[in-house]
Amino acid sequence: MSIIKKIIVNADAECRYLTPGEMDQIKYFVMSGDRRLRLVKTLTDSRERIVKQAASQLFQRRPDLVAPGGNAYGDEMTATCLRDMDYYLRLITYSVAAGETTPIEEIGVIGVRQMYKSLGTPIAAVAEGIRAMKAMTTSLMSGEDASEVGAYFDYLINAL
Ligand SMILES: CCC1=C(C)/C(=C/C2=NC(=C\c3[nH]c(/C=C4\NC(=O)[C@H](C)[C@H]4CC)c(C)c3CCC(=O)O)/C(CCC(=O)O)=C2C)NC1=O
Repeated sequence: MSIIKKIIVNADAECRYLTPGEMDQIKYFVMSGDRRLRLVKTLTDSRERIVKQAASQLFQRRPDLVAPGGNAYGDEMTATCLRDMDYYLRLITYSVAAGETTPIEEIGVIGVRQMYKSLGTPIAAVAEGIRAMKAMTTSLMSGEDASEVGAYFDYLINAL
């Protein structure tokens, strides 16, 4: 849910007009829109490079994943692993656009432990792949941008 919708739901629950504080929150959200969308564009434009390079780092650190018996062994499984990393990068762009962690949480976190467990996918290694994407992504950005985007990666890594 967007911050604006949340504010409206809260105000309406009390049948009241928006407070000055709520109006400030909405103003800040709207004012930060250009910046958030610029970050979304950077991530979107670099998605292939981010996913590929992060995956190759992951497999260098964890060669067992792509060795016989590993969960990402074989071209098809490796491609599915990269697809999952791309899914997570996409969810991060949704969260950057929305200015909140809800998209990552609702689409990519709830129920995911169980799912990966049933697939035999080591979730710690998924988190490691996301950490590698964070390093790649933040290296493309300057200080404030890197810390804003980095915070969504951190949220995801901690939630997995
Ligand atoms: C957007 C929300 C969303 C997520 C997160 C998602 C994940 C997801 N990953 C899957 C499989 C998979 N996921 C991986 C991923 C990996 N294996 C490893 O060793 C690495 C640690 C890791 C890559 C970093 C692999 C290899 C499979 C295939 C497993 C199999 O078919 O046995 C599957 C099973 C069905 C399928 O193959 O598509 C799902 C649902 N699907 C979604 O809709």
